[in-house]
Amino acid sequence: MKKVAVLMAVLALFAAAAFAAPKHWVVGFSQIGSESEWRTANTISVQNSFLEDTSFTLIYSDAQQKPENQIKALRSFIARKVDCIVFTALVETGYGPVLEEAKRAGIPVIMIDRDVQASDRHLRLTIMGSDFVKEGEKAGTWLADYLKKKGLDDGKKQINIVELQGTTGSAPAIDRKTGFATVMKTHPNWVLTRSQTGNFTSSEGKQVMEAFLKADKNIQVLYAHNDQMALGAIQAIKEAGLKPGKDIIIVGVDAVKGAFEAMVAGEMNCSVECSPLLGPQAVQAVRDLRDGKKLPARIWTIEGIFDETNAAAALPTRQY
Ligand code: GYE
Repeated sequence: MKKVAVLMAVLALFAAAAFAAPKHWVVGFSQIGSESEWRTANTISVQNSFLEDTSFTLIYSDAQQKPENQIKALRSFIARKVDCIVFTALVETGYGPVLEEAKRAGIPVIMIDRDVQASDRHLRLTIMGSDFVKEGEKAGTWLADYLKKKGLDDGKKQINIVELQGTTGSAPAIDRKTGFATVMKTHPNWVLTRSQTGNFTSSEGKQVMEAFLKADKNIQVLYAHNDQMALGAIQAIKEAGLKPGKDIIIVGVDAVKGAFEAMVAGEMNCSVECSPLLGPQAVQAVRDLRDGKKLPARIWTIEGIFDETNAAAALPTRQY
């Protein structure tokens, strides 16, 4: 009898362990700010995904575009002994020492969206998000196809391109420039006549485009590192009495709703998709980590490209 009772008690313990609630984890999330529609969608995606799982508490910190605020936030997460840090790096450099501190404290760091510089990557566990170099290449390849299709590029006549860069020193600004430049090299008649940062915002995109237009009447293409700056530039182009999407071909990145609306209105020509909806992936990675699973070193997001041929059909199903 005694043996049976002991056996039952052991079985009950096993059952309890099997159905035990997962360990509660506190996760610190250092976000860079709210410079674009993309960023807003990204923040909401991460916050909502963690909210849906009650075994997590997310501490959210908005750095308002200042790396020093991010360093402070990371230090406060370390001081609070959070279980894990989710981190988007505003720019690539400057986070080495604080990441060392997290490592020393035994707190794993999962990057989402923007990575740190290569020499600091051993200090974080993984990175999930988009291939920004590929996005730049896609923008260039789309432009080459479009110019050819419209009979606008004979390979000899100079095509003047202006570029609105993202935040200086950030991974997407560096990589989107690099990717586009690779395609430019194969088109010797394409010339980058002007290139300046618009900090990924609509207002700066507009301002810089205004300055470009004042100084230069001969612009055929605008390549913007995100749609938000392209949307600002569209305003500037209109105010200068030109037709965006016609007098100047406009290529952006992100595929946010505003870009779809502009494409459907014929005022923008292409947007390379970059999904901000990283929340579900981020929660899954933290969950796997808590369960003791090994995370892959890189988790890529799969993305498409949109232009006048498919924007109208896709618009109703867009989530951001
Ligand atoms: O393209 C831009 C945002 O880091 C990929 O940041 C992200 C970029 C995105 O402000 O709109």
